[in-house]
Amino acid sequence: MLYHLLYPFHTTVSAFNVFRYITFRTIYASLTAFLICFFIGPYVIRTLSRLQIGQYIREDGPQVHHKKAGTPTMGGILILLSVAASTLLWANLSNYYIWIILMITLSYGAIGFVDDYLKQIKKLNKGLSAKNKFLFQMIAAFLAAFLIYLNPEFNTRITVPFFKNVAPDLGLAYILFGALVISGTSNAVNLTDGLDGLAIGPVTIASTTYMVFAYVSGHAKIANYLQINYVVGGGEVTVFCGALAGAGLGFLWFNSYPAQVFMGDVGSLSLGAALGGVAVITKQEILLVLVGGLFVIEALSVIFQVGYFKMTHGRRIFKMAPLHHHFELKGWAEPKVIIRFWIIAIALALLSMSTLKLR
Ligand code: 57M
Repeated sequence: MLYHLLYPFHTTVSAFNVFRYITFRTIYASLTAFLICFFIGPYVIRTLSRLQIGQYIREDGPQVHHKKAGTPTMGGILILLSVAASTLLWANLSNYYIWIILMITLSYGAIGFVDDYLKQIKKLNKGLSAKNKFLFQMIAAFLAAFLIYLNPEFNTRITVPFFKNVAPDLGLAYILFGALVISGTSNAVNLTDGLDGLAIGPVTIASTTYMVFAYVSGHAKIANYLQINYVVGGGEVTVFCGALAGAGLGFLWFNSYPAQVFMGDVGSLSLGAALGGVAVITKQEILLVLVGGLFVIEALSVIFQVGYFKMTHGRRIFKMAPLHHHFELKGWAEPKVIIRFWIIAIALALLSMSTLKLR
């Protein structure tokens, strides 16, 4: 909004010229989102407590989690508020992708909100049925992928990291591929959100990484130099990534161990979908496996655990899945599991950045 209000006056007030720069607006979108979280966080936490929206802890979880019972959840509302407000304030609102990425994020936030509402307020322990949750996620993901596909400037080739000459064109099938990237990432982040700060840390790291990818893929000269797909208008998504990273740091202020608030499905589903949506728009879809490698590892640990359990009629690979619970049950203190997982996330993010040169 500020871009539209102030940039037109840059001929009169030369300082307003800065609003044309995506880098400038990204930095301030990030700071704005952080400050919104930081200052209204305590109020949101008090409100969630007052409404008794406290986390129910399942019996079958690690014993150490039982002391967490009653921790306010649905803190993802705070994240979504600050991301949306900051993006609307700093992004160029005539940009097609900004509205799509906001739609993806808020639609998944709505799905998560309904699930949390049923679990935490209606005390229906299971929340939305897995079938309905999956159905709503796929509808939202297909709609988003279709809208991205509709953009005549968007090409349906997929980028294969490390191989610049391999770019298969999926054509109409790209809609299914994009929908699976968005919904898959959403569920992977959801599974990861099982320890204090364990999801929001890597989400912030991934958002910062995609800030770079969105900027370079949206810049004709840099994209050409790096021989990556140039996404017309994709650069504006950098501002959204900045807001996401800022909100992530702001939420982490309260979600860090020992957590004062959990994000709930309203946060985990929306943040995962947002990362998936950014990966599709910036045409760095497969790279998300690396950038969000921690989420992939956590999801795979569940898939392998459940598969092996069924195959062997009751035997387990891990003490408990997702992987963070395995290390908890091995005796690692929760903060140690969290920080070590963050270290892995940072290493994977650095590795993913190297693909810009290793092609
Ligand atoms: C999402 N939710 C956390 C919190 C957060 C198929 C199976 C692997 C599914 C999986 C599952 O239920 N996943 C749901 C993970 C939950 O966190 C809430 O959920 C929101 C995210 N969606 O925002 O509101 C618990 O995680 C802890 N937590 C923190 N700090 C945080 O900042 O400590 C969350 C955020 C919270 C709190 O204790 O209650 C969760 O773990 O449910 N199931 C599991 O992950 C279960 N694993 C399991 O059953 N493994 C089996 C099979 C199925 C693979 C096995 O290994 O044999 C574990 N989770 C629970 N109990 N709750 C273990 C059992």
